[in-house]
Amino acid sequence: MKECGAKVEHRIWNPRSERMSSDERAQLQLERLQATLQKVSRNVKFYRRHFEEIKFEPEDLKSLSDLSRLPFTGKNDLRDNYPYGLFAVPLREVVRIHSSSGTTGKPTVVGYTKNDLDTWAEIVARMMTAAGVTADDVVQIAFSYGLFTGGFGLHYGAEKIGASVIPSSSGNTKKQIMIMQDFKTTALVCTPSYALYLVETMEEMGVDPRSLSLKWGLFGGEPWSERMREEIEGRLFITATDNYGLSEVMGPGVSGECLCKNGQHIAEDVFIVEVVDPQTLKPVPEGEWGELVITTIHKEAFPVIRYRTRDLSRMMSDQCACGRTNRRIARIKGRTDDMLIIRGVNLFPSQIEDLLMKIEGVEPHYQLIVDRINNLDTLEVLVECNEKMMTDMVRGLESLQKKIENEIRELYQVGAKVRLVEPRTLQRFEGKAQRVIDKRKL
Ligand code: DLL
Repeated sequence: MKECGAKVEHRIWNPRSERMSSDERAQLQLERLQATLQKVSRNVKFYRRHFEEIKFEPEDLKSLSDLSRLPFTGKNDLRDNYPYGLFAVPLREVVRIHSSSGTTGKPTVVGYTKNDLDTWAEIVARMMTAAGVTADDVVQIAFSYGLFTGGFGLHYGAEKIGASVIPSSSGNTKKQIMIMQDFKTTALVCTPSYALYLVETMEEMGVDPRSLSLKWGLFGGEPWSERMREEIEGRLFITATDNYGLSEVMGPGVSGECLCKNGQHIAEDVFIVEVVDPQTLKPVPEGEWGELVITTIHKEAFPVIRYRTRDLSRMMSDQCACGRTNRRIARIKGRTDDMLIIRGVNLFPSQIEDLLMKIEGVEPHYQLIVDRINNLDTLEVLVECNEKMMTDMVRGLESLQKKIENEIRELYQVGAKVRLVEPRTLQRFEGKAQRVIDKRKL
């Protein structure tokens, strides 16, 4: 067991569920998986048909490893069954509906029964407790409240803990800061990119983050890097943790870091997480990187079997110093569909972010523009430099630009053109950041 550097008390919301032995957990997962398969094969035509095609009866599932015999479910299956085709209960039992927009086509629709909402609040309460939040905290939720699962999902978990919840929702950045000052917010919940935007706006407004009551930052909804964590923690004077989820399987709460900040504990009594090779779709050896595939085992309205998330991570099964036994996933590296292939080289925006964050003189705001000119892929990296750098001589800027270009080439074998832009000129985001413009698809 690795020592945890955090000098804090590790509170656990539900020790019964978060400290199970691996045998106990496997038994619970098996029972819940069997019940889920029975239910979907009875109530959801899509799954019944899939099971028939491979001559699978729910009773055939004798062990957790049998799950890998079942077909995957993808975003398109959700779209094809829009809006309610995959619901496993009549609409009368559904008390909440959310939806995820995506970039193209019909949105996907997900539903929750009363019990599902309880389960959701429970796993978010666990995740928030792991990230330091208690009943004494004032939690500002700057995720949008609406069809997106971020706002409402995190809200009910925070209330369950007994924290004082401020549903400030997204946008209105100056007002968010005023609320933070006046209401004495101690925990900020939003995307990591919005946290940075908030700090920047504070600086513009002349608000010293040290004068606030902020202690915790719970960030998720988009990929970010370890460097970005350091940046946020250093500028906001808080402890920042990462949490993950997706609407198709529930929303936020699927996994979250504890204060050891070394992987996100999965709510394993509600989800079974597999890691597969995105090409072969076979499970990867324990601990290797691959795509997360998630099966819900404790949901009524909208159970999903083997949902392909497209998110890349790896399983961490060593014992965590916080005392939880739930296995963890590593920080999400990116999505298989975010991966840029530039002249045959695979590159994730998070890799560029990681590199930029280590370079003196630039701000953590960047944009990648990919194009195809004369049949050759090109990558342009727009990076904001900081005020100090901008006032230095032009020669300094040129050498900074070359330095970044060289590092990208050396580290990732990609030729990129770097363009330094003035501070605060790239777009800021109140929700999820859009870092890539791929003109090749236009
Ligand atoms: O983003 C749910 C959520 C809200 C999670 C707030 C955490 C906090 P969707 O809109 O369905 O749901 O988007 C899900 O966002 O498949 C990932 O690609 C990405 N994502 C979410 N959290 C993280 C994270 C919500 N911590 C998609 N790190 C997922 C990296 C994340 N990517």
